[in-house]
Amino acid sequence: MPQPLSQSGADTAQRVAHVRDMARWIRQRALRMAFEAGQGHPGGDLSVTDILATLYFDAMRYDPANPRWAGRDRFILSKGHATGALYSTLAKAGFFPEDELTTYMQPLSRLNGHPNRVKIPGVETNTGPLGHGMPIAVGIAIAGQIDAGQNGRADYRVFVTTGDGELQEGSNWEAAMTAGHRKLSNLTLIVDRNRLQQGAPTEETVTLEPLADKWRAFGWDVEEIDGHDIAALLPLLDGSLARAKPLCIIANTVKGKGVSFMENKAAWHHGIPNAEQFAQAMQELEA
Ligand SMILES: Cc1ncc(C[n+]2csc(CCOP(=O)(O)OP(=O)(O)O)c2C)c(N)n1
Ligand SMILES: [Mg+2]
Repeated sequence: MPQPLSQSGADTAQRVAHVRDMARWIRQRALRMAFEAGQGHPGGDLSVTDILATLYFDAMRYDPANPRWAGRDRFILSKGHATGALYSTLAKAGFFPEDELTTYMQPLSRLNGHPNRVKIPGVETNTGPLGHGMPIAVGIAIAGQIDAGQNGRADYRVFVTTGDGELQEGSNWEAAMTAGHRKLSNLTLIVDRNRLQQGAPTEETVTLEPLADKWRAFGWDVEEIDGHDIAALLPLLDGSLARAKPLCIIANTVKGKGVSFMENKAAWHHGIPNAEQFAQAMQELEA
């Protein structure tokens, strides 16, 4: 079982540098996938990349050679439309060949627009219809808690990332209530708080604020950070198990992060760059 970087003795600077390298690669790869497929969700891919890179290349324990290893940490990308970022991450982590990314959304490819657990190693559950990843993550965390209580074996952690617009789905709040009630300290939710949903700002659609207070009221610990600040994310993930409650990290992000003309623009939720825009974007993402 490969050792996560977080437990390797590497210092913070080394850890941050490695995650940043991975994030740069993921952003470029995801954008190329959307460009070549002529479809995808570049805005949400770019906002969630630093979260994915930190989870997979520093925090989480998993074995790509044995994707269903019982002791693995689990991750669910509840905002299942961000498959450019998710597939790039899983390929880089070794779950399937990087070459396969060129088949993204092509006929007969298993790399569909939304992830399928039966087809793709490393995908814990199907997502895409918003509002379902959190309830499933809560179920898995309950199973982990029961296992740990019965045989002291299941020390795995469960991570889930939702979009912020996605939090308008009521199913999240039923799950939140259950997680708070059961004190699921093995569960960490990272909200990709980019303040935009499909076509408009979240606060103009259905107000989410005061978001941190809502999670606290449901029995969760809450931390709010810059979601692109890897050095801020690392200690929160390092210390998550020491808490007595589930943890919600509100990661303030920028939709389209890293590409000047995409940042904070709702149109890039599923906008696809033309050749000229793609070349400029790739250049900017090199920085
Ligand atoms: C139940 C459901 N309703 C609508 C959609 C269509 N849809 C796909 S992405 C999206 C916006 C999601 O916004 P957010 O959760 O903020 O994601 P992000 O900004 O990170 O892309 C919508 C409405 C869907 N996938 N599922
Ligand atoms: Mg959003």
